[in-house]
Amino acid sequence: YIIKENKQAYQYLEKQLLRLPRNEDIKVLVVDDSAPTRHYICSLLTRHKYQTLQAEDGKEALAMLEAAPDISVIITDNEMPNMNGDELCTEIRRLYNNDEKAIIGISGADSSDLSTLFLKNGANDYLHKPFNSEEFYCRLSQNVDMLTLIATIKKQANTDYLTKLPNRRYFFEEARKSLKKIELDEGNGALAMLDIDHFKAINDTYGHDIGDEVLKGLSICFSKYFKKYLVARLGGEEFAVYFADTDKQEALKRLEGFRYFIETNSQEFSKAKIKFTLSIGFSIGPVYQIDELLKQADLKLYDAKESGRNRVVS
Ligand code: GH3
Ligand code: MG
Ligand code: MG
Ligand code: MG
Ligand code: MG
Repeated sequence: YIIKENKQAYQYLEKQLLRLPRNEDIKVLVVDDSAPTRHYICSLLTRHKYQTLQAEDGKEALAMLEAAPDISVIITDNEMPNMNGDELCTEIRRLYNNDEKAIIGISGADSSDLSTLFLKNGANDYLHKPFNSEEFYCRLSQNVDMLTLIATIKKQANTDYLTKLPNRRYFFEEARKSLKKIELDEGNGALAMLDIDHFKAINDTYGHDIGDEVLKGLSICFSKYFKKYLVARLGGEEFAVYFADTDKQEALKRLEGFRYFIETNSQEFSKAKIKFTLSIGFSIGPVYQIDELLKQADLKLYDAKESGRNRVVS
């Protein structure tokens, strides 16, 4: 039963990583003081199934961007009351990177400097009104493709290829940020390192592919069990959980629970019904350097191995 459920969960994770967004998933904000122009642009967008939002000036546009952080493209007119399109670009770029939002400037004014002004202030592209709808779609989809490509690369850079868990890089970055926050409140960050016992013997006995299957099965259960927490595959058969400002007994109870779950259910992770166990080392602050916390957890893990494996040592 666990094998079947894990297989489905794993396939889902794999798909998520490769998934290309459809136009239905893309939110485009159209900013123009002329209602007919807004409606025309929105009708072009809707025809290709993009989601649309409208704002009649820069101020309203900024409020909408704050309220809907998943808006990824902004199409803006230049001449508008209070704030012009190029000023809106500057403001958007002060708040959002160009790897998360694309801006396309639009204007009917007969000034050849306008495209330069837009681009200099952070727009990615420019369209002169009246424009051909083919050109509109081409420029829009090229910008969307670029954002998608960046998001995919970012996701892959943070994900472990085999298990689809967050990787070491992501884990360290996020834990470091969290520890910085916790330090201000004099809280306690905690970290556990988990290592499969005698994993080499599994590889030697059943082969590397079955070893991989065990790692994948364990990873799915691990991320489900510690859903509320930051988890990662650090490398090989080593995993980690980071607890932001937790109670020591609470964290140890969860870890002991997981250790026991693996001891009693690990045979369900592979077709070969392999039983295995985990050794776990735990460390808790007040330490605000992730490397130091990891070093202490690693020493405890070593103690767990030395004292007979299949246990949590704190
Ligand atoms: P201990 O109880 O002391 O931890 O013993 P162990 O055998 O688990 O530890 P050891 O460090 O000696 O061996 C870890 C093994 O993990 C060796 C390596 O081949 C295997 N391994 C590392 N990464 C992978 C992987 O991605 N897939 C597979 N199948 N094996 C891996
Ligand atoms: Mg205008
Ligand atoms: Mg091991
Ligand atoms: Mg070892
Ligand atoms: Mg190891």
